[in-house]
Amino acid sequence: MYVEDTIAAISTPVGEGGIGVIRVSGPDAPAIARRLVRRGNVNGDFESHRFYYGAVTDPDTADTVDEVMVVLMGAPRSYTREDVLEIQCHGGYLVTRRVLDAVLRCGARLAEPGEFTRRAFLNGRIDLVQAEAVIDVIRSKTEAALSLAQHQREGRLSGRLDAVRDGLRHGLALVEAFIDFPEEEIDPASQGEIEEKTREALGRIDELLDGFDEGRVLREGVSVLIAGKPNVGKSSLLNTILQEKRAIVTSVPGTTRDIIEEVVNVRGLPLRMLDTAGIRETEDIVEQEGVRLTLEKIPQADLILFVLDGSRPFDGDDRMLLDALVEKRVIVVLNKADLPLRLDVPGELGKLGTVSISTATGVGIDDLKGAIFDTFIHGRAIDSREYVALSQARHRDALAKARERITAIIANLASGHPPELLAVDLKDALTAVGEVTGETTPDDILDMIFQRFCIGK
Ligand SMILES: Nc1nc2c(ncn2[C@@H]2O[C@H](COP(=O)(O)OP(=O)(O)OP(=O)(O)O)[C@@H](O)[C@H]2O)c(=O)[nH]1
Ligand SMILES: [Mg+2]
Repeated sequence: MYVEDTIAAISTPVGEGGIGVIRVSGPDAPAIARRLVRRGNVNGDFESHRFYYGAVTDPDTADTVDEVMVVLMGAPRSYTREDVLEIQCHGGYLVTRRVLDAVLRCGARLAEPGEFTRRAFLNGRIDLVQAEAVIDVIRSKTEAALSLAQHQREGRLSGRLDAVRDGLRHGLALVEAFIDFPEEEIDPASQGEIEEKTREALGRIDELLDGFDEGRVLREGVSVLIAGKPNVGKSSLLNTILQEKRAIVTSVPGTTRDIIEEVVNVRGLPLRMLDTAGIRETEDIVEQEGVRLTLEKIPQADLILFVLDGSRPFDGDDRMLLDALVEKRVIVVLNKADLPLRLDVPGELGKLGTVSISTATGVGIDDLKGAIFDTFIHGRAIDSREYVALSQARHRDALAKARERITAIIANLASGHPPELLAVDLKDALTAVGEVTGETTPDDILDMIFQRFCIGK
């Protein structure tokens, strides 16, 4: 058990609210409760996991600071597995600060960002994957992102990783049995078993790596850039998807000059939509600047909606943009379907997915949303009990490293490498997986991870 000093922080957001919560964790929490919180006229002991009504009093002057409800959660049945005190006071900026100040004057120290969760991790209540998922739960903006984060927080991803490690440890135990007998080679039965275990681990890792793109997209969202020549209806499309008049729409070509960015939830997928200036040759220097900005943003976008006006023939301006889109993920959006079709989609565009829409009548908008969603999510059942996905680059990189070692082990096993060398690779693979779950994660990486948390979590 990792024992430390006592930390405290305001756990509720800064500002006004019904209640504010001050959280205290560490060995001094019971003493702080006794000293600060008066029930009726007395200061007494608090039974664990019971809710009490009382008042926080100033430790120096004994004046009442606020009327509170408090609960003491004795170790190890608490968030951090230490003694935890939670004080609910009125949710004002100043009053929460004064309660915290009283706690600090009783000997607690101000917690660092994420320090409560870090203690939960260091005390073994949760692993690092689960700790990271806590912040994802807090930050989730869509149902799908939240459900992925909750799966990880509950330990589903950790369970898969534990299975990988169990397999590798089993293999390592078999290999190590032969290290003590240098004159013996690994017998065929053991060799078969080692290979089976490592292949199993490899299969599990591959399955997780395959799900990474989807997991990342659900967690971080994607950027979708709306591009096209002037007047094709780009801003109208943004407004239609947002269901609000966000961007100016006029019949004058060159209306949008700047990039307009809005976040929208499409079937649970967080999309950052960018409306841009229409691409064309122009003398107007403001518009030129807009065109330059659009072209600059194209490489960074995850998906381009290439909007064409179906009521006008394909021309040089459309062509200019098409040339700028090579190697991008593109959906061709044929707008103004309410007007007679006068556009022949050129052959090279036919290869890309095309959706006909009208922002005027709403025709095709659902199809377009479906096409955007399908570009990133390939029919996995996010809501199913079994759904597990990697969603962080850090996890992906560590598993890729483990994968490399395991592939080497399988190859070396076949060519009869000595057990010492196999053991080294197996240990390296175990270390790499351990970096994900936290057993072997270096301290500076841990610092970086918990720095992203809020204070009080
Ligand atoms: N008939 C019809 N007109 C549309 C449709 N969508 C947009 N428009 C009209 O097309 C004109 C241009 O629309 P915008 O949304 O401003 O076009 P834009 O691509 O953003 O244009 P720029 O900002 O100039 O690049 C406006 O008069 C819209 O009302 C549609 O589906 N059908
Ligand atoms: Mg516009």
